[in-house]
Amino acid sequence: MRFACWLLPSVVLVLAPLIEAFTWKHHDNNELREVLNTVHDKCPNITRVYTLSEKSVRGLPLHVIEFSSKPGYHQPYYPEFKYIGNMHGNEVLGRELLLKLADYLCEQYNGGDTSIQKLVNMTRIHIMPSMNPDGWQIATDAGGNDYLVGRVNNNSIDLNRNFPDLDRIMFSNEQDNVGHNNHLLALVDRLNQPIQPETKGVIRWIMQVPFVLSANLHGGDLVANYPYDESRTGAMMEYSKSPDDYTFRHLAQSYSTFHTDMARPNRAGCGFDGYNFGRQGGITNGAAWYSVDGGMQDFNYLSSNDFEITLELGCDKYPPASTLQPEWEKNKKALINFMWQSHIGVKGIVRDGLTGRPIANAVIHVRNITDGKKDDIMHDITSVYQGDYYRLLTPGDYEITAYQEGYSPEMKRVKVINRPEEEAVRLDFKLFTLPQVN
Ligand SMILES: *[C@@H]1O[C@H](CO)[C@@H](O)[C@H](O)[C@H]1NC(C)=O
Ligand SMILES: *[C@@H]1O[C@H](CO)[C@@H](O)[C@H](O)[C@H]1NC(C)=O
Ligand SMILES: *[C@@H]1O[C@H](CO)[C@@H](O)[C@H](O)[C@H]1NC(C)=O
Ligand SMILES: CC(=O)N[C@H]1CO[C@H](CO)[C@@H](O)[C@@H]1O
Ligand SMILES: [Zn+2]
Repeated sequence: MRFACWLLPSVVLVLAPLIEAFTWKHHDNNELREVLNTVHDKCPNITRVYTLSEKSVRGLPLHVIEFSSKPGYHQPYYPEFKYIGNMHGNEVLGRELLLKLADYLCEQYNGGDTSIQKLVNMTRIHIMPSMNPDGWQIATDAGGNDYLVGRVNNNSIDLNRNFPDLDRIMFSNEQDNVGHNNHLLALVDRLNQPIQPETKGVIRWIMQVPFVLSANLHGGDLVANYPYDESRTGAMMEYSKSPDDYTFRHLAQSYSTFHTDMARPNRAGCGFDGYNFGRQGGITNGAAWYSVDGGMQDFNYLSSNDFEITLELGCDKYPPASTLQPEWEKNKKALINFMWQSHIGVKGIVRDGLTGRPIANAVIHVRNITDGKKDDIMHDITSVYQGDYYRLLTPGDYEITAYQEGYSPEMKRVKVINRPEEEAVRLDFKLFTLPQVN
């Protein structure tokens, strides 16, 4: 066997520079982490791999890959975006699409795709392929064919019912015409269920990163679902309009109409009644479909500056591996176009007019004055710690007012056009302190 000694080094040489190419399959929880690490190795300057503060019930980390011109940092004027997949462990298409998306962004960036480079240069993008790795394992061990097995986490809790119910607080504030219409988490005084570690990790993440747009990827139907998910009256099915209904319908359509099939009126439907959401443009209000309490989508909108929609990516929750690549082809443009929507509307920095210091937690209020109307949009967003804010809006004319306690408010008028693949209109504010009154 002496010749083996000199054969060995050449084998090592061949293997060393090999970075595994992306393969289409159902990646298990170890392979998921490997795909993200491989993407990071290929794109070290524009990515960072990290985990949430909490692990799953079985102790698995919740992995995220970030794309940014400056990974690890929030930069003023750069909106933050997130995709979450596989929250229901048996709904697995989103998980595989997000792994491919991470690989695709990196490959296209390196390959000189100027549109992807521009997107990554202008946006901080966070991708979490699986929020429920335990459920994925349970579903997969059971053969992946059951409508329910593996949906919940390892404590049998449905994570998309496990968020604090901020809708109830919001609806009661609306009725009494008092109280805040945003950032309501501090007002929670009771929980319906113990908060699960996966949920807690995501809540901390939402509180920590100033996301402005996100989507939560599910399966079982083919439709883009937008807030509110919870009905106002408690009815099982009832259109539950949010103050940003125009914007949310635009956001949902920015996915559905860029998907090959979602908005097609003559495609087949899903589910027991076979209803085809393509007949309504591939979108639905959440509660108009069926009311959900404690969902992640509404939680994002009512606890932070984030606008989230829920994507149902197909009738089959656990599609065979052979269909993953064709599914990617159907979803690719929609996944990219939706991320670009982080740049609609207006953005800017709120500063102290005298010192130039950024003002965090300033309230940004919007009035829609298109065609001479005066409609206050009763959902304010706030500036974050470097004084920067992002207000997603559809095209129109607006009055934007920045408020902060101790300062005179400043109002500015702006026209929003939303050109494809361009930044939001910049609108900075300088607030001056009110004169002292004795
Ligand atoms: C990362 O950035 C460094 C410094 O700018 C550069 O030399 C290197 O080529 C970059 N690497 C990749 C993979 O783009
Ligand atoms: C994106 O940023 C990188 C690094 O600053 C730069 O080399 C590249 O030209 C930019 N691409 C586009 C399309 O803006
Ligand atoms: C403002 O009103 C116009 C005209 O009704 C509408 O097209 C636009 O979507 C509205 N914008 C928002 C953010 O609601
Ligand atoms: C409710 C549930 O899914 N429990 C499972 C949690 O995970 C362990 C294995 O780690 C299983 O034995 C339990 O059945
Ligand atoms: Zn689901």
